[in-house]
Amino acid sequence: MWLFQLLNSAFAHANSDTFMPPAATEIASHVDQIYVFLLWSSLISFVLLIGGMIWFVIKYKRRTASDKTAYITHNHTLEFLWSFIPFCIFIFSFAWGWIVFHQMRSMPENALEIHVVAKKWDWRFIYKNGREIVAGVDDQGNKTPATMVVPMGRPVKLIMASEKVNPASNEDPKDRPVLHSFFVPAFRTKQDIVPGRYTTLWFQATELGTFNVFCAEYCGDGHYAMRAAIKVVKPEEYEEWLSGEAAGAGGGLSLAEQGKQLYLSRACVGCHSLNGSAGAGPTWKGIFGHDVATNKGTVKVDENYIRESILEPNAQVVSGFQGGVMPSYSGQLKEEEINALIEFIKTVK
Ligand code: HEC
Ligand SMILES: [Cu+2]
Repeated sequence: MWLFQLLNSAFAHANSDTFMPPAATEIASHVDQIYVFLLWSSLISFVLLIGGMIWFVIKYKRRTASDKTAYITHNHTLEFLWSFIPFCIFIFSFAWGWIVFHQMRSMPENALEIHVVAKKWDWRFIYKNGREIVAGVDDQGNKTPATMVVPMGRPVKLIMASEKVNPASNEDPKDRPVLHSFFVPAFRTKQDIVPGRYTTLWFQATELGTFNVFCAEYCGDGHYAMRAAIKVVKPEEYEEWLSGEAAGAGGGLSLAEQGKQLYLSRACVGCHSLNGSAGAGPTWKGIFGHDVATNKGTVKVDENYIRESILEPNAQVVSGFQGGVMPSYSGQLKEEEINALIEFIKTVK
């Protein structure tokens, strides 16, 4: 039974940081439970199958030249059982996995939203109030990872984009945005970041502490160093932190306020009203989260739709409006600026 004890201590306490990283979300413990279940059911099946085989090889070994094999056709009960029992185990694992996966992928409505920008080879986190977190350098000149601060016990949704290395350049292939993947081992959650669109991920931390973030998709030379961290703090501490230090590139303005400025300075205002009246383009009043009719069918106005409307206006043209009127802003706006415009549109109710 030493084997059992060994495995049990290794897997049943999968949450201890000896074998697995700490489990700092509820999802993480679900994932661990599934893992332990799969491991044990595989181990038991393995022992039954291989053990049975070895036993039969010994038991039914042909001992003399005159040994005759008994005439056996089949056994309905046995055949049914060895098909049906594994079938049940597979369906059970599928259903369990699906339920947890579904939980991972359904974004909670009331989540705190943080924008994540990945580029070769760094992470940037942008909060709605305009606060921007980037990697830093410590006293010894070593790089310190960008550290996202989040409150414990609150759902957090990340809206993630991959950025060009040099936002101004369209030509050099080395500058193109590439695939990355946001992986938080302690949260047992991982999501690819795909150039040209937003992907999302959510988590709700249940433990205080600082947890590693890795890029889990090979993205070139500096992939190994593409690290970040998530610091989970008490909600009060989070509020204090958020309003504390001065914000990043936005000069103290919230994302929505920066978006409003872009709305004015980038001429969106010439075609899009905020009060419900249509101009050369549709109004932005109340569009976020609602359905809109386009020449490609009805679509929901979400982050990806707005992003596409800005970068490729002709991909889906709003019914009642002309394609080709709105200029493409591809290569003209930074990720932050697109994020800011989106956050501004969200506020136009
Ligand atoms: C020259 C006029 C013009 C300008 C300038 C313009 N747009 Fe548009 N925009 C349009 C038209 C026309 C449409 C509808 C046809 C379409 O979908 O391409 C549109 C559609 C949109 C939509 C989809 C709206 C919906 O209701 O589904 C968004 C989002 C958008 N524009 C954002 C922007 C942003 C952001 C800017 C400024 C950075 C901008 N536009 C500048 C003319 C313009
Ligand atoms: Cu990467």
